[in-house]
Amino acid sequence: RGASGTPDVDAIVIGAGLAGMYQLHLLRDRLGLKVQVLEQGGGVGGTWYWNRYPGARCDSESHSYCFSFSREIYTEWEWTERYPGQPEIMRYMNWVADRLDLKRDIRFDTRVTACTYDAAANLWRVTTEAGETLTATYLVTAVGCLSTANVPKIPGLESFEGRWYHTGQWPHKGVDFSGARVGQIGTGSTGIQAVPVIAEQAKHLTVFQRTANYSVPARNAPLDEPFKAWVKQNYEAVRETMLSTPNGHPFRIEDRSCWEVTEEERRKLYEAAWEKGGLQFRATFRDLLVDRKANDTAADFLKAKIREIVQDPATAARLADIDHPYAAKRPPIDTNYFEAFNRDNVSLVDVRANPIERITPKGIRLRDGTEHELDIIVFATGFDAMTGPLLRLNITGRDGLTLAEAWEAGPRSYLGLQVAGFPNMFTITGPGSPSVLCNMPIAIEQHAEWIADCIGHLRRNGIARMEPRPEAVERWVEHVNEAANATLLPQAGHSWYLGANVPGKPRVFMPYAGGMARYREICADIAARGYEGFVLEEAAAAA
Ligand code: NA7
Repeated sequence: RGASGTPDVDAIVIGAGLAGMYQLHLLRDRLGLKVQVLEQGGGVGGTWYWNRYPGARCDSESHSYCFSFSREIYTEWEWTERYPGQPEIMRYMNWVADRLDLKRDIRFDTRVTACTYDAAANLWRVTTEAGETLTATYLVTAVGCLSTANVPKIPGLESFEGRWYHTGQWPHKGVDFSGARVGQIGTGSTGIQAVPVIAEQAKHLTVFQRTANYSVPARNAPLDEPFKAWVKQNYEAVRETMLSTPNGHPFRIEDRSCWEVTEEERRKLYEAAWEKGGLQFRATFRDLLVDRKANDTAADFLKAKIREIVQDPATAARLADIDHPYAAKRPPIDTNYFEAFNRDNVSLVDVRANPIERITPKGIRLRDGTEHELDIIVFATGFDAMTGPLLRLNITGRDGLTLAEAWEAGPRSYLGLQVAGFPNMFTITGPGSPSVLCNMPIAIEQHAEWIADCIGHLRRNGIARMEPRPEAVERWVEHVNEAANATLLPQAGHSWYLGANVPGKPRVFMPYAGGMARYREICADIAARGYEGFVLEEAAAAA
């Protein structure tokens, strides 16, 4: 085959979550391309297909956790609660997939095991677990940022006589906790959602906490009719807010410094934000994520709340023993998390001072020899974030360069969209893009649209190959670092933003912290200037 070798399809998209679904719609229905989506799950939904743990719910408000590219699609769907639960999100995803007739081009239960660029034929060969190979001109990864479960390698797990589960690979038939002694490892966003729900059912729940965490009440509730009507009537305004804020949420960060108000006013503002609930808490002042002293005022308020809610002073002290700045790790929101520690059947074990040493046939043993007997262990231990799902695809680019080699010292990309040495490969919400620091559907829509526009440009202009210039990657990586260092985010040394939760993973601040609105402008500007920073090779040259 020469450069004109005919691929099976124009584009292969890996993943059928929101990203893969929208990319399929744009490439197929707007550009008229032949697209094949490959999805390892048995249905659409991506992260929500797998994360069926008790209490699984989105922390973005429902009227913002959906597609907003189309007024019709946005207003036809009606959410029932302030934050959508996992089953409702799955209903929504299936509804959109049917509404846009997407499923006929998605192959389910199909895990990709390798993607290899063939330079001579200028195409990608994608191999599946079943041993099949498909070829395409463009490869788009839509594999999500938090989709590779991180089960810590604690010695003895294989000897455990009870059952164990990771929250991100939850059995579809559910888990019955009744009468069981349950141990949960992990107190991130997931663990904080799961604790109160598991506590309702389990005989006893022991929470193993390594790093204490802030949390703000979600204040979830059914949506009332006036709000539902308001959302529909204000589609344009809601979308405009999401597109113009740094984090893609439907609320604005207040344009006031925490030092502009008196201490009393500040307390009242925090109190009001606490009552309102949710991620909006961090929008109370503009300087919370850039000024450590400003952040301390929020942190102190939230720690005082923990001590107020939790009755046992020793437990309260362990829960409030938090070092990192508020929201420097992804801030959880909860429904009765701290309250759960007031139940007789819930206890907290601090595994920072006294770490888990091994898992025994009967339960979990700590360094000091204490053994907690358990029937079920729940790993709410997070994900090999951002790079994990991409590296697992075993991608090999030009000249035999693997993605694992290219990213040995941490991910390097241009705009989080393309990697040097991997022509015609696009990474939706890849490392180096705002992705996880943004309300995800907003980040996804921007990437999928940019990629579709770009592929349209390549085809109209007879461009066979596109990849970033190494200098452009260099500059972007520097800019990503600068943007992170201008905030308090890198100060949470143990956050998954830095890859610190996975032993041996290079510590690089992965998402772009310069804000979604600014990022959108940068991407648009680069496209407008003829895809500045990319090498565009015409068909004749590529042949
Ligand atoms: P996170 O936020 O990475 O939280 C994982 C939790 O598990 C965190 O408390 C970890 O403590 C803990 N953990 C991980 N490994 C261990 C070991 N070996 N021993 C004890 N404790 C451990 O994952 P989530 O699933 O909660 O949330 C991920 C994102 O999904 C979330 O931010 C939202 O964006 C949606 P650590 O802090 O590392 O000390």
